[in-house]
Amino acid sequence: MPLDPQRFLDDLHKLRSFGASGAGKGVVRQAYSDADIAARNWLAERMKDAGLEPHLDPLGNLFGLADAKSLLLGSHSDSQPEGGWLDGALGVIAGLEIARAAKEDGGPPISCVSFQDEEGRFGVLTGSDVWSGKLTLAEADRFADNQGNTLADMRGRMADLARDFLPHDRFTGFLEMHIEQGPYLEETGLAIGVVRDIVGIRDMRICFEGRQNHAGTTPMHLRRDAFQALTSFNAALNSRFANVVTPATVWTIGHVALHPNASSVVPGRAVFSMQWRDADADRLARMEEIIKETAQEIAAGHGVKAEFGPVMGIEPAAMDARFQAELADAAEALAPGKWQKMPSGALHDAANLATVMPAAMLFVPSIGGISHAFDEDTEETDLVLGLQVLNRAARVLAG
Ligand code: HGY
Ligand code: MN
Ligand code: MN
Repeated sequence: MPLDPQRFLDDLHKLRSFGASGAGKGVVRQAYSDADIAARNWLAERMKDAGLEPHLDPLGNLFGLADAKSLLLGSHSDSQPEGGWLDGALGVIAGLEIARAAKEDGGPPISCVSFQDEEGRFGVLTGSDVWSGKLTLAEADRFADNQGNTLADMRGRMADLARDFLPHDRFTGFLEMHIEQGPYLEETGLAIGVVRDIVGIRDMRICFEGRQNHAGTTPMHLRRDAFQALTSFNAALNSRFANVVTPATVWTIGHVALHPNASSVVPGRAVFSMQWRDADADRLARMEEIIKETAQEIAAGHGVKAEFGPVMGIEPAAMDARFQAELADAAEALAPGKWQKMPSGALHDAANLATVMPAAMLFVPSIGGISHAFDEDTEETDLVLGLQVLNRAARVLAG
């Protein structure tokens, strides 16, 4: 059977049913959760039905293998703690449909994949970090999530099905389709983005350790309040970054844990995430210096101690020129004048894959530019057009 857009949409909706949550089309399917494992088991069955050999590696990356050395298509099927139905899932199901159609109509061999923990419950892009060789499994095993669970324990939940890591040279290259997760395609009325490069990222945990005390009896001038230190740090950082960043640089404190987190207690400890992204590795390094200097200074001023966790990161990554050209040709053929080349401000497994094989990405629009939220969505006509463009390029690159 040739490419079947309805089968693709049906599978995409079915995948959403694992961890479906929220009023819109949201999902809660964090890496190694029950919903994630159930979704991977279902995907493995769909791969088998398609004549692809399911292969789960020790980290939990799930491949659907064609018989021969092949092009690889895919993305990730884990979600953020509150995620949308398309982030990652779109690329996984597009890969499945294209690999399945190629198998059915005698096309070139194409394999598909769902990487594990792309959303960084434990690391940054943990599954492809380990598979691409950026991190060892032993290093990744020591990572802990915000609740203190280690990756070693969580991946143990899938261990009885896991096999070895696949060699990279089983694949000739990697294509990933994804929602844009930003506003630009919608704003410009375009249907397809061909990604030129993916920004780099740095991510670390910072802890301000102060003195837990009574919120009624401790005079303000004697407090060593970890939350006050955190808010001062945030304000100081925003102003100190001003001369270093560009309009495209972003930074986020997205997770904060106060201890003991009670209204009548001066917080003794604030542990928080500090993440920053930019296309220039030197700027990322300069921002790290500013973050550490500012945190030390502010901590001293508040009588608290600053401690830094390891800095995790991904380098900025250019997409392969030949793969970009094939995606651009396919976009021009199927959506003439309705596509553009563009950078990616979000991270993707393709950034890691680009270090071990030719890799490229295709974007479709996000309604309202919303993602990492339950109400993330894309018009089904845009999803199907993206599938068709990806398929056209994949057939050329795999042939
Ligand atoms: O955070 C990211 O950019 C990706 O969604 N993991
Ligand atoms: Mn994603
Ligand atoms: Mn995401």
